[in-house]
Amino acid sequence: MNPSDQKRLFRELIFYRRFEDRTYEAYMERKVGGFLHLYSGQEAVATGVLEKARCGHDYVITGYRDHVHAMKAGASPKEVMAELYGKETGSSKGRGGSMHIFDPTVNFMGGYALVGQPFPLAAGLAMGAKMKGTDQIAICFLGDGANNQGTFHETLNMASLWNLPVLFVCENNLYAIGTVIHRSTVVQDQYKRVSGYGIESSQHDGQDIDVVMEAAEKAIDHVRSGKGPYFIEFMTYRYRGHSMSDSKSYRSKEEEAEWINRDPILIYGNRLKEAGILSEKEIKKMETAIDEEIENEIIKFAEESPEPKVEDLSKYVLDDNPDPRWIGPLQS
Ligand SMILES: Cc1ncc(C[n+]2csc(CCOP(=O)(O)OP(=O)(O)O)c2C)c(N)n1
Ligand SMILES: [Mg+2]
Repeated sequence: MNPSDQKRLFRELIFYRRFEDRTYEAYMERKVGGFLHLYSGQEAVATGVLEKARCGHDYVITGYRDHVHAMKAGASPKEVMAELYGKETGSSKGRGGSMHIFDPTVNFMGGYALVGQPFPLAAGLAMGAKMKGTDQIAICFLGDGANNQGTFHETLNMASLWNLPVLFVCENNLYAIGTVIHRSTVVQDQYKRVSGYGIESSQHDGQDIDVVMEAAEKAIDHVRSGKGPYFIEFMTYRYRGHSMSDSKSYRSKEEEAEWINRDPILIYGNRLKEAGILSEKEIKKMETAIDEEIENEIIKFAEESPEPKVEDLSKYVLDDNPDPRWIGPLQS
């Protein structure tokens, strides 16, 4: 990778961290409502994997911790923020919120609240691509906890049987809400669980974006070249609580500090500094420019955008000819 791409990538990591931090503030100011799951700490995974994908062409799908995946896949940060604000200009017209970012113009297929729901949808997208004879692949990002859902096992079986072009990316952050992985899961190395389905797999450090990109490139080549599904596991950590109402009382400060020591921005920033590609001064300048962009363009856009009209609330949510029982007052 050349130095200008390395700088761009480093800027993206900082941008995603700051975007999430600003979203947190907007939530505390009650400008963002509903559920909110932040991605801070895990940025190198989505950024690194999707750097190696053909965004806009390949399908990308994930769970509810979806802001960064959507933006790296090509969704506009302004529209993502407006969605979080519930505004008409949001990527889902303000009807979806944080867990339901969706942008079919770049093949970002959501954003799903139900744990494990994207697995079969990803297989379906891959099957569609295969039937149409395109060289698209489907990339499905999900957490460690999702692998205990039935959909995981059903999907892996069929995806392997039908040799579908789908890449499963497991973001193993060791927790499913407040449950540490060893209290819920017998085989904790997630990549080992897929061997029973004849799917190739591997496990990597998710905090070092160079490691992520190298592993992702190989996995994507495998899938795109027609060798069938691949399951790639990245070890990572979320810094904030599961969602906004989480005191993180289930884990220790020491554990958090250990992971923060291996922060993806820190690791990549130090590497670029040591290689003489970036100086501390340039990094500070970059951070200031990012904060200004987020404030003066992205937050401004979200704040100034109109709310959906009350009479339009069911627009885009139900079909054009909905059953009146779904939109009228509840019937007894
Ligand atoms: C079908 C279903 N069951 C339970 C929940 C409640 N729930 C929300 S997130 C979550 C944990 C998922 O953990 P993981 O897959 O590791 O993702 P992470 O939050 O760590 O990114 C659970 C059980 C849900 N949303 N959907
Ligand atoms: Mg998890």
